[in-house]
Amino acid sequence: MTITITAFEWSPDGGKGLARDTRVRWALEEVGQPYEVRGVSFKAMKQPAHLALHPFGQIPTYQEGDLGLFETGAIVFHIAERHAGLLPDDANARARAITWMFAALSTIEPPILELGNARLLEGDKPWHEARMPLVKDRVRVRLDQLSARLGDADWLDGAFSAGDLMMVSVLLRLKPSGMLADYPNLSAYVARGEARPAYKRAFEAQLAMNKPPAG
Ligand code: GTB
Repeated sequence: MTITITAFEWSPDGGKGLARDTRVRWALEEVGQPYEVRGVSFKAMKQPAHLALHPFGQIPTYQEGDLGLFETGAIVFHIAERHAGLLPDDANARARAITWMFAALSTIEPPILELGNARLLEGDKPWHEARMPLVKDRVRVRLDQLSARLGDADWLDGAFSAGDLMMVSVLLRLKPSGMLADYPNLSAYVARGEARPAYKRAFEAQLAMNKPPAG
């Protein structure tokens, strides 16, 4: 059955791979599932046809036959459950890998998103400069803890899993801030994720959709 995901028709990051369709593409590439991508404009995202797929009017979505999903956590989990390659067979190791997916999305991503929002949306506010150290500190608390847990391991819990895919995807959002540079093991962890052939294919595919017009 054909898998179709949605992505920005044109991503505001110009193809840096920061939009969330990249993590879904990466998961599909890891498990070797072909997929099609339908680009959606910001306007179309808020129209009834897309809202039927995604109640919050966002990308990405995932369609496979009569199954329609939204939320990257649910989509990557679905892919990982249906296909070999992203979750261990051992039941406890599998539960731990899923725990890392949740940790990435509910503990690590929120302060990183807040940092992005503070930079992009609040730069002109009179309290912006005073607030930034607090926002950065909240990110640092989580990076300190994650760095301590990862130590000198390659991945968070044994072999690469959907937990690492999600954690690396979330940490990639920090790249523009330069904050990862203070954490050599996390920087190396992210680089290991980016070096995976499946990530490279996903990145190239999203870039191909977002290349600025020549000339
Ligand atoms: N919790 C949802 C999930 O994980 O799927 C969040 C989905 C989401 O935030 N989607 C964003 C979206 O559709 C795109 S990824 N935004 C449009 C809207 O809400 O109207 C977030 C994103 C957007 C742009 C960049 N960038 O250009 O750097 C990076 C990330």
